Amino acid sequence: MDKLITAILDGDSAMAVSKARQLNASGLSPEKIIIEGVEAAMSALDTKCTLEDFNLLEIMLAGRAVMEVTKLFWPSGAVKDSAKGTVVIAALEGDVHDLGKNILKMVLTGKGYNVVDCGKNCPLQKLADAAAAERPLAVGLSGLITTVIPVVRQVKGALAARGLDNVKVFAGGAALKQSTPGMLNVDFVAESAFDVLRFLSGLGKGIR
Ligand code: B12
Repeated sequence: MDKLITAILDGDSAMAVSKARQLNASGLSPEKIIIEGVEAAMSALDTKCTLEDFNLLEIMLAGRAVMEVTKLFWPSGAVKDSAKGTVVIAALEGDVHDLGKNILKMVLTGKGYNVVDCGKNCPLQKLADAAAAERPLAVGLSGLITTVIPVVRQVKGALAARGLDNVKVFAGGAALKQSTPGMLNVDFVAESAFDVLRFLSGLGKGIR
């Protein structure tokens, strides 16, 4: 796992993919590799994201390695228009972090959900419009920066204003997973992209 973390921190995508493949072949699950490898590596970049020591190139190269490792386990386009229902996801306005959201998208798609991704820095109205059009099983919010919390708290109200009171809202990502559902005004707070699968499977087929 240390070698995978080093490869990600070096921004060496090919090495990171090779190490992840080896770990998987030796019996480690993709979930363990993402949480103990990918997330741990990116946490080590903490100080590279401060005003004093900002290093965009280093972070971007590491981010690219992260996405390559994720694609190894969940190749994109694996499932389309799936039977399990639709989930609308976003990182809301004020938050440009999207690596975790993209992993969530791949995991949900790989598990048979149809994912509508509203992207990063997504205005509340855009998210609510997408939910109104899709009438999803649930809406998932990824938050890495604490300043986005007030926007997260408004999501249920924006959905209710469109008659979508019964669409469940779940949240995750480093800045949100430390809060309770009550603090964020959501239905569920997930520890990881994997932990939400149980919550979703309990929701049935949505409100369509
Ligand atoms: C990479 C990074 C960036 C990149 C983002 C690139 C990208 N495309 O995402 C760039 C360089 C752009 C960036 C910019 C900034 N960043 Co930054 N960044 C990070 C860093 C180093 C890693 C984040 C990451 O990608 N982690 C890896 C992913 C895979 O983990 P994850 O997102 O947690 O996702 C996992 C789970 O949480 C879960 N998950 C994620 N979302 C969701 C959602 C749901 C619904 C579910 C179920 C699960 C789930 O799934 C994943 C797999 O399990 C963190 C440090 C840290 N400790 O997190 C700082 C950090 C988040 N950034 C920070 C800051 C301050 C900034 C800037 C303001 C810096 C600046 N001075 O300009 C800017 C702008 C931010 C803005 N307005 O959004 C702070 C936030 C502090 C705070 N408490 O609010 C952090 C914590 C660094 C720090 N210690 O100061 N950043």
